[in-house]
Amino acid sequence: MIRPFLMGAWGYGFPYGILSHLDWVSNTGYQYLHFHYNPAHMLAVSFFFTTTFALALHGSLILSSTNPAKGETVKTPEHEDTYFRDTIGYSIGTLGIHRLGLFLALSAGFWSAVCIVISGPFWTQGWPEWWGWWLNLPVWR
Ligand code: UQ1
Repeated sequence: MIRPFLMGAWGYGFPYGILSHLDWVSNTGYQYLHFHYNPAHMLAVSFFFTTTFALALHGSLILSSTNPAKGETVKTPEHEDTYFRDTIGYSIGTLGIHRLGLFLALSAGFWSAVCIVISGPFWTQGWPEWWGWWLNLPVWR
């Protein structure tokens, strides 16, 4: 259980290099019982992707509204709301987008920690085998 927290100090951190760091990611995933089948890993990855997507939406909105065409003024938050209401029919608002970003980023980190901590202490078979849980439901077991 303590091993992941010692890895940096003991030199198991990933190496520089394009292919070598991919090798490290692949090896580490299999070492921890096949990460791509770990449900917590699935959640963590989904939250990481959603975080970058939200930041792309937000960053592009802010950059475009604060860089008006020559002769035009900087746009207000009302313009930002209107942009999203016109394009997708919904705006989460200026405070809401930051609350959403914090939630998504914290969730990504949280599920990453769950992912590594349960690989071994909670589950010792391969993660592909974990997906057989539904076969043990009392209905048809
Ligand atoms: C959004 O609705 C909004 O409010 C105006 C922003 O604020 C500045 C944003 O950056 C983004 C990205 C949105 C759209 C987000 C969702 C979840 C609809």
